[in-house]
Amino acid sequence: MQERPALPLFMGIVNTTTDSFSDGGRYLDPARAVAHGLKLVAEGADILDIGGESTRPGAKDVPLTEELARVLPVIEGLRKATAARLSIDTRKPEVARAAVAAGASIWNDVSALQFSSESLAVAAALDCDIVLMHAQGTPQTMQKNPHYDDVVAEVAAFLDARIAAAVAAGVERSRLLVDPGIGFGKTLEHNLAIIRGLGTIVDRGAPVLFGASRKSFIGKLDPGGAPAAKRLGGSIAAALEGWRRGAAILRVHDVGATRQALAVAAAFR
Ligand code: HH2
Repeated sequence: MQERPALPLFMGIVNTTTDSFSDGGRYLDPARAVAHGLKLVAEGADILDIGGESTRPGAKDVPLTEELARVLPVIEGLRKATAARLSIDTRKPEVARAAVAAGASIWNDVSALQFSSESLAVAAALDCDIVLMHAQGTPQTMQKNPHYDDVVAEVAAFLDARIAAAVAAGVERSRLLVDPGIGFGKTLEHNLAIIRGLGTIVDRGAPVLFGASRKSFIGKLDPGGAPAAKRLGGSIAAALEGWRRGAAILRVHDVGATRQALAVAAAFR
């Protein structure tokens, strides 16, 4: 039998927020969040991404103590219950530090270490991998009027600059991953251009994390304008395309269905 292409890693999303765009409020209780994470592991998640601050457009800032109270019990609970890698989705270095102490080994930062003046130094001191994601603006402002002359080139240049800044601050280059930030300060056309041009992002030389699951561009393309919870088909289509164009890790809500689609697609190659 011919060898099939290796599947990417699957990062399952565990939101402990009140207001995430597709599942806000569902897993605010730590026991429910842990149970949800374990379900995603059973479906094949290699990594669980735990977030306590929604970054959807217009989301409110979450105070540090509140964010810590949301994510730490979940990380501690999951650390005891699974060998899967744990990732902390936060812009705050204090949250990243506490999460790594509790067992996380990836800091997924949608601000690419720009949110706090401490971020770069904390990243260099922590024993974890770091995801540098592109966003234009902040969650409060990013969808107001996103503008680029050449979105792929600008996102690539931004990621190069953030890789350079992290390395200059003392982060080992081999610990860095990059993410073009689908939906973060981008119109439908910007998102499509990035997905079509994902090869340019892969060329930055760091593994690419790709997160399109349930995002609003899928609702815009859906003939019926599907709401977030009804975007599985489009999310799988986007995941397949991200993988085909070189993504190393797919950040998804629906691990089992996405993994099945990729396993079947891999057999066709
Ligand atoms: N997307 C979201 C949050 N974190 N991190 C990375 N690296 N890449 C992404 O595309 C990404 C991310 C938004 O999705 P979600 O977690 O479902 O919603 P919310 O931000 O409302 O919690």
